[in-house]
Amino acid sequence: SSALKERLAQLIPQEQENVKQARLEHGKKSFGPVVVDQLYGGMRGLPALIWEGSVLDADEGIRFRGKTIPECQALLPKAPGGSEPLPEALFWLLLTGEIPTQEQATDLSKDWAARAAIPEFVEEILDRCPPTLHPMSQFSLAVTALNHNSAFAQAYQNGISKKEYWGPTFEDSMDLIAKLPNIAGRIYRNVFGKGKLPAIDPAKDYSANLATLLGFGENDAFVELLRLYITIHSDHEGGNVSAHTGKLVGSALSDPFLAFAASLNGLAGPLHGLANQEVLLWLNKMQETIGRDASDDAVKEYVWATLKGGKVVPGYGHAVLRKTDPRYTAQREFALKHLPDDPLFKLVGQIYEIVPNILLEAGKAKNPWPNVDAHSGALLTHYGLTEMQFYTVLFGVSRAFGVVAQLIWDRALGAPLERPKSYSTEAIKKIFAGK
Ligand code: CMX
Repeated sequence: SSALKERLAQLIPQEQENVKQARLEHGKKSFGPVVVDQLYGGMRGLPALIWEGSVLDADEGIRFRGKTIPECQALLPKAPGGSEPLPEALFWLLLTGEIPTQEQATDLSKDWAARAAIPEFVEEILDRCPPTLHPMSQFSLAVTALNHNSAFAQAYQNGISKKEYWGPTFEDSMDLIAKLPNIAGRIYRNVFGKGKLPAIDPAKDYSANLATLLGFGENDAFVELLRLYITIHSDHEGGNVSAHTGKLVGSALSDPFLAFAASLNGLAGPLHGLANQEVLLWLNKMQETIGRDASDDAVKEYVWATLKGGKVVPGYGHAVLRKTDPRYTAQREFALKHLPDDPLFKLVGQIYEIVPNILLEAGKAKNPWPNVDAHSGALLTHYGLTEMQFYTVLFGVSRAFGVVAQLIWDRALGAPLERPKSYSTEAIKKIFAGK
C-alpha cells in the first residue's frame, strides 16, 4: 500500500529530528532515584522504556496518542451504521498520532483483507494440533511460523541498510495483523468443532470479517462489540508483559512475527491476558458453589474463600492502575446499552459492588478495582461465544495492533538492543555494605 505507509514515510524524518531534540535537551537529566526494591519488585514504576502509541495514568487510565477511550469513541471513523471505532482507525492513530479519514480507514480494511490468507503449512500446523492444546499455544505456534515469509528477515539476509529497516517491518506488521483473523478463526473452529472456516470478504471491515470467521458475522451487535474490544485491548503502554516482551525480542532484530509470538506467550499467563479466561472459570465455579442469583453475603463468602485459598481474584487489581480501568467502564457501558438484563452482566455488576471492599479489607492489593478482564468474558458469553479458553486469543489479536505499531517506530528511530543491568544479591550486599 498504502496511504498509511506514505504518511509514515513523511512523518519518520520529523520524528527522528524530534527524538534527537528531546535527547539533546533532556538526555542527561535524572528521572528520579532507583531503589533496590525495584530490582526485586518487578521493576514497578521504573522509568525504562520509550513507547509512543499510548501512556497509562494510574488514576485516569489509558490514552492512545493522548486520547482517552471516550475521545477515541467520539473521534475515530466508524463502520456505516456503527457507533464504535474501527480498529483500523485506531491503528492509524497509534502509528501516526493522527485521526484518519473514513476513506483512509476503509483503505486499511481492504488492504488487510487482501493480505489475510495464511500459508497452507500454517493451516496444517493448526489442523494437527490436538484440541487439548491451549488456544494460546496454538496461536503462538502459528504466529511464529509466519516468520517463514518475513519481509524483514529476508531483507536482513539481503543486507538491508539500517535506515531502511522500518519498511519491511511495516510490511510484516501489516501482514501479521491481516492474518490474525484466519489464525484465530481456524483455532476456534478446530478446537471447538465449529465446522469449516468461511472466506474473508474483501468488502468488509476487519472486525466484521473476524466475526464471520468465528461464526458470528450475522450479529451486528457482536461485530460492534469486536470493534470496541479490539480498540480497547490494543495497547496499554510499554511496560506490561506482552508489550514489553514484543519490544525486547524485536530489539534483537527478530522480525515482527517472532517478536509478537513472544508477546503472546506472555499474554498467555494468568496474571496478564489469561485473566479473562480465569474470570469466567471463577464466575462459573461461583455459580456452581453458591447457585445463581446468590445473595451478596454468599458472594462475599466466596470471594473471601478465594483469598484465603491463597489465590487472586481474577480481573481485579493492576500493576499501574489505581482506579477502575476505563476499559472496564467502556465494556460496562456497552453492556448497559446492548444487554442490560443479561444475568452474567448482572453478576459482574454485583461483584463490582463487593470485591473492592473485600480487597481493601484484606489490605494487600494496591488497587482493589476491576481491570479490563473482569468484564470481557461476560459480553462474549452473551453473544454465544462461551468457550472461555479462547478469550485470550481475542486479546492477542487486539494486542498485535499496539505491539507492531511500536516495532515499526523502534526500527524507524533506530532503537538499540535492550540490555539492562542485573545484579546478584551478593553484589547488592557488597555495593551497599556500610552505606
Ligand atoms: N486478588 C488477590 N490478591 C491480589 C490481587 C487480587 N486481584 N491483586 C493483587 N493482589 C495481591 C498480590 O498477589 C500481592 O500479594 P503478595 O504480596 O502476597 O505477593 C499483593 O496483593 C500486592 O500486589 P500489587 O502490588 O497490588 O499488584 P501487582 O502489581 O504485583 O500485580 C496484578 C498486579 C494484575 C498481577 C494483580 O493485581 C493480580 O494478580 N490480579 C489478578 C489477575 C488479573 O486480573 N490480571 C489481569 C491484569 C490485566 C491484564 O494484564 O490483562
